[in-house]
Amino acid sequence: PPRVLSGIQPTGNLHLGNYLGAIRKFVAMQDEMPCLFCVVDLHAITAKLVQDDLANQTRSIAAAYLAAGIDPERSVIFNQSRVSGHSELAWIFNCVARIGWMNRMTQFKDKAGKDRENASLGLLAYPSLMAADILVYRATHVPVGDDQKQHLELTRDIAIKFNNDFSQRIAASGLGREIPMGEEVVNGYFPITDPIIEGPATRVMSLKDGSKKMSKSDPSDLSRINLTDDAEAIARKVKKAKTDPDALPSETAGLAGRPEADNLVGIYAALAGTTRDEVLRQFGGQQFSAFKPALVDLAVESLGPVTAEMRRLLDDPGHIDAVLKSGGEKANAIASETIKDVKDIIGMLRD
Ligand code: AQP
Repeated sequence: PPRVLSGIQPTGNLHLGNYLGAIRKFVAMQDEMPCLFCVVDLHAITAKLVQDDLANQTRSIAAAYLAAGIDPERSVIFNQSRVSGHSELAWIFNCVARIGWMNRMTQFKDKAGKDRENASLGLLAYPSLMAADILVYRATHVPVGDDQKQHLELTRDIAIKFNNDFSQRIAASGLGREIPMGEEVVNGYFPITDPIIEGPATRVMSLKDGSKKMSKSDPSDLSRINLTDDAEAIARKVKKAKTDPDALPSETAGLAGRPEADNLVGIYAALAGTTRDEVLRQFGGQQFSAFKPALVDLAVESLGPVTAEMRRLLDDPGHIDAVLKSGGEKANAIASETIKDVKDIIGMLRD
């Protein structure tokens, strides 16, 4: 059956890219199918082991989920480390995946930098844990930003290899099911997950440099709009955002070769729930001096209520903690069934 899983790392302030590329899509997916959304605290320690206040960072992502409109009655909200199935399945996937697959991951190359020998083993194995996050719930759909595409392809490769390598045992155990794979349907255990990467803001770029994605780790705070920014900060950052001297084009094709303009139009379209074409029908021919204030108003109007609700929720962490605890129990009920099945398929003795 269809099911959504996605997550965000508790590694710093959430920004507009996380909001438009991920959180807003999570909210929309709730109307389509059952959803689980986690705060991936085990992922957070891969790049930097000792995190500042991991507990409160975790609460703050959960607060963003709730404030944006994820309903804990309908969707399961929890933090990853609470459900041991993620780590257990990740270990098994470490033995399914090949080192060469991990070495090819661009995120690993970026985050490890030049001194790769000194990166944590966890950073290299990050995509294997991510595959486990998804497949421990046999999730079929994963809404993410464009930067996660390669990791999702690897999740598919792990599922395919597991299904192939254990095909006879899966058939013999009776745990197999029909798995749609492209045009074909095969007998297997893990589904082949579909990434959901669509809309005008799958890759929100830095406000200072249209060739870099907006990111939590950019040293310049002016490069991003944080979910905690107030109206004044949003106005200042948009005003300072890099642009070019030309007016806005009247068609999307006119944005080619103008990455900063393309980015701001994409952000406007995503916030307004429309397309770049529609935005350009409205603003084509106008200067950025006219477009930027409209973008500020829209951003403040969309983000303001989310920020205010996040603050309110974080004033009383008791509610957030209760949501995460109850979500963890619900998630664990699903994950532990998968772990039992996987142990049976592999042939491990268990209670
Ligand atoms: N710029 C972005 N545009 C669209 N989507 C984005 N996402 C991240 N940046 C953008 C999406 O947000 C979700 C959470 O990602 P994560 O917790 O893995 O964080 P990240 O990708 O590590 O976020 P940052 O800000 O890019 O952190 P650093 O600076 O550490 O690299 C994912 O769905 C991601 O696609």
